[in-house]
Amino acid sequence: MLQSQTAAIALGSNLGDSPKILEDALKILAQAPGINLCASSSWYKTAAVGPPQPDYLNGCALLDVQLTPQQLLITLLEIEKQLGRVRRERWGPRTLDLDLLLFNDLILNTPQLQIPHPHMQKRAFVLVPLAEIAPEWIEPISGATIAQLVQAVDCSGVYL
Ligand code: PH2
Ligand code: MG
Ligand code: MG
Repeated sequence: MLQSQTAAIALGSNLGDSPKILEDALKILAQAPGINLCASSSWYKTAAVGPPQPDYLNGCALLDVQLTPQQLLITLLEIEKQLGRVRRERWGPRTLDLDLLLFNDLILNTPQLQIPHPHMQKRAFVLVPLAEIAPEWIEPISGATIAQLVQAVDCSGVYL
């Protein structure tokens, strides 16, 4: 049996009934084998970054996992599919996006999976909800806490 590890994930939706889709995603995660849901943030309304599209609802969650990062990624992709995700344009609107942000203090660079998530440091829509539930977590590449990282980004498009 693998030892338990802590993972941080980001959740986002801007298509369909986003509040329900996000709550359903948390319920499915909480029941998934090898995953314990430890904490979840508030849902934030956020201006879309990238191509013009509707605002998102974004949040973050902390998971205790007895899975490898690759197994966790597969689970996240399966839940995206289960809740109706169809992959169209890159960075386009989506019913559900589940991104793996952090996995303990692991740094991983593979074609399929990069940890920490390569864009998390500059995304207020990730850092604001993550700072609510894990302000002291140290992002292992910068060595900065999430609370420090959130102070360095423009949070004007992120609302409770
Ligand atoms: N996700 C993207 C692209 N742009 N913008 C916001 N506000 N929230 C997101 O989750 C988001 C985005 C690609 O994953
Ligand atoms: Mg994403
Ligand atoms: Mg994604």
